[in-house]
Amino acid sequence: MRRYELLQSIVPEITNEFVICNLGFPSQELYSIRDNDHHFYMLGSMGLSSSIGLGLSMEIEDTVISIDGDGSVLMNLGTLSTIALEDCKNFILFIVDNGSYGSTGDQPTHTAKGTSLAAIAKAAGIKSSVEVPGSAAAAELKKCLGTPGPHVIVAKVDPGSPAMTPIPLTSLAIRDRFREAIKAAKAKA
Ligand SMILES: Cc1ncc(C[n+]2csc(CCOP(=O)(O)OP(=O)(O)O)c2C)c(N)n1
Repeated sequence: MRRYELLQSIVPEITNEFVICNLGFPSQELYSIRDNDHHFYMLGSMGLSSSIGLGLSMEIEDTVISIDGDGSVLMNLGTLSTIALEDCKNFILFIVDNGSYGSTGDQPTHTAKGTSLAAIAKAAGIKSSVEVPGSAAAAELKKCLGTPGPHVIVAKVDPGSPAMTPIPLTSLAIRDRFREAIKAAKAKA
């Protein structure tokens, strides 16, 4: 299973949650599988999906899922301590761990050589931190959606991506419709 098939498997579990998605192929793949105004696609900033998602979860009652990559989390490891300390019950960090910098050519990351992001997350203080094979990730996400977080799910998959085309939305359009969706959710709360 690669990231694309993993995303296909988890999308049916995501209903009205807000999703922040890692830049590059992950965002293109998520867009191609399903697009809506609850998705915020990162277009350039590597390592910040978790931080943006955490910040959003501090401001709204709805659940926020950050879909991140192992390379990006390794670049911003401090995010795990911040997630632990903020202790947001409505935040899930879903890490697609393909052991590579997939969007730039599948160069191996340290997780391909033994670094465990779930163990680091647990040591940072996030009690609900698990590593699962990609095939078990949808069930794990479903479980986490039904219990208070914060949760970290590290889904292990193979490197590789199908051919994708760029997302045909401008960064401003992505921002504006996401902002409207947040406003609507806040108005309902
Ligand atoms: C600060 C920064 N450094 C490097 C890049 C170039 N870059 C874009 S995506 C990417 C790889 C991301 O790897 P990962 O987060 O593991 O996600 P994957 O594509 O493997 O799903 C890199 C190195 C960038 N956009 N920003």
